[in-house]
Amino acid sequence: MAQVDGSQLMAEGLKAEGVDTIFYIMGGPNILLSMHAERLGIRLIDVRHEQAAAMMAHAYSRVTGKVGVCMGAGGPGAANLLTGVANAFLDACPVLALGGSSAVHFYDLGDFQEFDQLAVFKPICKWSARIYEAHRAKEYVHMGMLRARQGKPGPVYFDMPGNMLVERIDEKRVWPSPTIGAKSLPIGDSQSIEKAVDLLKGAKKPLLITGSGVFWSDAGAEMQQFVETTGIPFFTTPQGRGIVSDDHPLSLLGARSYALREADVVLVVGTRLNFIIGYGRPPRFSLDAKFIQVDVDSEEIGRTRSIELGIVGDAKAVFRQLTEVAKGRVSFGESSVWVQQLGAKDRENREKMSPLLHSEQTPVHPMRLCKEVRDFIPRNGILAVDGHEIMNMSRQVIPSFTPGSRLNPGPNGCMGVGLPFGLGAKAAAPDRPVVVLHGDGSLGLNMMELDTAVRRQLPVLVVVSNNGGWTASPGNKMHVPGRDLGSVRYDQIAQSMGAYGELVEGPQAVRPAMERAWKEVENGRPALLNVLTEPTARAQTVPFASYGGESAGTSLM
Ligand SMILES: Cc1ncc(C[n+]2csc(CCOP(=O)(O)OP(=O)(O)O)c2C)c(N)n1
Repeated sequence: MAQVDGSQLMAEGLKAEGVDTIFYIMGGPNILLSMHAERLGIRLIDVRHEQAAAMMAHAYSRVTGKVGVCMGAGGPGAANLLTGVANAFLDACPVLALGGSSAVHFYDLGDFQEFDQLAVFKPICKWSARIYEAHRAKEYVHMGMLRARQGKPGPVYFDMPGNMLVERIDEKRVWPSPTIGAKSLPIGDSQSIEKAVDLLKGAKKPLLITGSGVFWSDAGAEMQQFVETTGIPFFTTPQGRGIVSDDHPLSLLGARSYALREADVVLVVGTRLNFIIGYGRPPRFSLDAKFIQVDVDSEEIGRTRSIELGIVGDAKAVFRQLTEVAKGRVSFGESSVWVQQLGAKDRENREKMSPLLHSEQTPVHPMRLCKEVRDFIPRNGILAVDGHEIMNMSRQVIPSFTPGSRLNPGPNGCMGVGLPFGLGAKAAAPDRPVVVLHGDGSLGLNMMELDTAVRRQLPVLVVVSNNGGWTASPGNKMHVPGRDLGSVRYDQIAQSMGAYGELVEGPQAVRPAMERAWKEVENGRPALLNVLTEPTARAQTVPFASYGGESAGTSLM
């Protein structure tokens, strides 16, 4: 009878679930698994730090809507995945993380790399489990993919003890991957749908707020239909932008704070009311605003503020239901007083920003750099942003036009994601242009991945806002320990790895440098522009963290 080993079964399980890419670093006890995966045609992207592998898998998920897969060797290899996995957890992003581990039969003897890996992944995963026996490997992979992606998504971790990976068993004992013929979406109950439409109809200043749940439920078209049927203006969380194009006439990004404050009926779909939108509380929102909250996870409904109506359901299904019932009953639109007010506020705020976007100062103002990136990046481009000042500024300046086209540090505020996110996105969508806009500090965390980009032909353009340190410099107003980084020649480091690199000084030099770099990218070579930016330029945004707890309504939105 034919014999198979656990590694082969893991690889076959991944293949059966449609996995086409694994981000990883080699090492025991996973080498056999990677050999089987390669033989099955799964692309192996070998990175320089497992943290980046987890981040690449995260971006892969956020671009494709499928579960990204990363893998670390035993002990430190698995532990290095932690930051990326925690980030996926806070971002509610489906990632399958695989960690090799020591053999079960040597537990507690002080085996090579022995520590309780499962325990450290538990609090940062939707589910974490150890696969003890080879014959159940495929079944576990199936369950893991399902759990990561269904309902509120999140990461799943599997601990793979070395003995399981080498265990040879009779093929007959293998429990095959289950399959699912068809599955319906959870819909909202019809009474609640009617009530929601009544509330929206009775509103003077209604608002739709959406988040990544709309992306995971692939409900962009349904959301757009709802918006266009009802004429209700919308905002998305930063991660959810582009699901309906930012240049839609009912998207008035410059009026965001005003709209949130003024809205009297707020329909929230597929996003947690967390700090990103000020918990839905004052001062970001009015205490009296009536909230209708739609979420696939019933625990999210009414968790942080009083709500008028909760609907447990899938975003795609519920948008369809709402549109059907609202047709002819709810009609705001561009000519309504409310949307006109928002339009005026949007124009006013854009005009205020304009001088910085056109600033001719040297070093380049980061707002000007954002404008140059905005004007350069094609409509189908994917933008990964990382840093503090540069990320906040880019949020205000650079729009997103398509779903899965904007990647940023997310609710975990995790510096270091930029380059790995860009590479994960490029691996997921090789035909789409990818631009990474990076702070110099955050670039340093995973810059070795530029080598991965060169070796694995993942041509992205990295634009560094090099303000010589972490966040803006306070100038001579005060001393912030640890802020300054000096002037590292990131362009020369890039060159040494085989990428294209250029130092860029002055606003007029940015565009021509981007064009030169892009030619290289089009020829398959990653490129990095080291743009010297104004050290003291600070982003003007609502503060998003309140360590003293004195304000309940801080927000990134
Ligand atoms: C992994 C990690 N380490 C530290 C921080 C704290 N932190 C938040 S923003 C920031 C500075 C980012 O600086 P940089 O990437 O240079 O971008 P800039 O703000 O200067 O544009 C730091 C260190 C964090 N959020 N994540």
